[in-house]
Amino acid sequence: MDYELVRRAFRKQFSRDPQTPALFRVPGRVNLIGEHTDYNGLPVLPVALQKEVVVAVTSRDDMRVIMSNVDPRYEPREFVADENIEAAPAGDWSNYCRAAVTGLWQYVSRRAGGRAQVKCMNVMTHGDIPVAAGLSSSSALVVACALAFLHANGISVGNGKGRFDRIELAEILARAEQYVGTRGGGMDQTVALCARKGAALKIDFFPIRVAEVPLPRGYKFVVCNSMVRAEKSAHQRELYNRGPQNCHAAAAVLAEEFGAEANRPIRRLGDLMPQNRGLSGEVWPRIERTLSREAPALVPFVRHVLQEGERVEKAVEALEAGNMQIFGTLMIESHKSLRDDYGVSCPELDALVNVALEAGAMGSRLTGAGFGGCTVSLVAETDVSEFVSAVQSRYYGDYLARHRPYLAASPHASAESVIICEPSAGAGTVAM
Ligand code: NG1
Repeated sequence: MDYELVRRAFRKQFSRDPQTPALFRVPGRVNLIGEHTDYNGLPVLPVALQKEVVVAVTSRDDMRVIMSNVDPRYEPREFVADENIEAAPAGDWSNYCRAAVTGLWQYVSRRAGGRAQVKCMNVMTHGDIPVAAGLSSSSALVVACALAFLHANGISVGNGKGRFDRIELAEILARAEQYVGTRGGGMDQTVALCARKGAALKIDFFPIRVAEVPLPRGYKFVVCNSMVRAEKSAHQRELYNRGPQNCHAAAAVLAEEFGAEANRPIRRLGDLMPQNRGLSGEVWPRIERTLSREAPALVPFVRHVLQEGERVEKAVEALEAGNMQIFGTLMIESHKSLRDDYGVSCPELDALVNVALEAGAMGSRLTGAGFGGCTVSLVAETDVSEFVSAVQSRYYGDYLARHRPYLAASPHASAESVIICEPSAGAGTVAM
């Protein structure tokens, strides 16, 4: 990332230097396992990527937020900040900043001593996370705008008195991002804020809790872009939201029978498995029987969610034991379940997973919401370069060129196709 470019662009646009620290950086993420579990109260296991969004900021006294982007595809935007900010049309990039500002408004105005005291901001952003690829570029932008808004108001993030706790901020921003119309969970905002270099982050929800899980040496996670855009501003937003809706409906069906017995309310599917375990016993057949009677179409969705929650627990144990063979097998099972039960894969992602496994990956699966975007594959470090060339020729050179020539010809097809993941730290400042 060329940080100096962002500082220069800021100076050119706003005729002054950004406030110190000059820049905030927020990473994208790749989820290793645990898909469509976060909004169900079951765990996830992502890592932060070396790809990031950066933002430079100065404060303003006139209630306006003025946004620019180094990339000319994102035209400058401006809006008046308030507690309830009207959204721009779906897909407009300013919505991610509107989400952050509106989500933090109450907190910031309380800290500032009233609405009239709130500072707004000029921001210049830039990013190298592939967009619409399931690598969380949108949440990185939300978090970046949030850090900028807090900074403009003299609030810093971290541990210690007067600072905004990272987990508390993740809770607020997970809700805030729903402003753009998706009913997602809190994985992306939490890992963007709390990740540790060299480690995966196990995240539990309701409330958010995090645990660092070191990654054993000798292996790499390789991210491959199917080139099918997983854009959540249009039709795919409806597809995505169907997941949370179905799970909510299933939890409502199961709440009565299982809630009374467990002596606690079943608000979401994760409440059926308080330790994220237990499907192996008699519980699943009973859940299946109840659902088959009341709402049979929901059986596969629930099966995916509950089994995926268990897979995350097993994956953490496998990492701790250094047993990457088991980790790989869990990834393969996760992909099958997302494909067959949750129904969020697509032919290109399935082809890419098959190519990866043929090319020597120990495990491979779609990552993120699905409907396109990327896969993540576990590869022994010594095999990485051979793996990458095999995928380049078999997927990008052969499969895409033959079956989806218009995707193979995309200008991003080579630059953004393969990322060898360097597990990175969560959001921070850039010393310049
Ligand atoms: P991506 O892949 O970035 O669209 C979405 C949700 C996550 C999680 C995953 C599926 C948002 C911002 N992100 O991520 O919370 O539910 O899908 O595991 O809604």
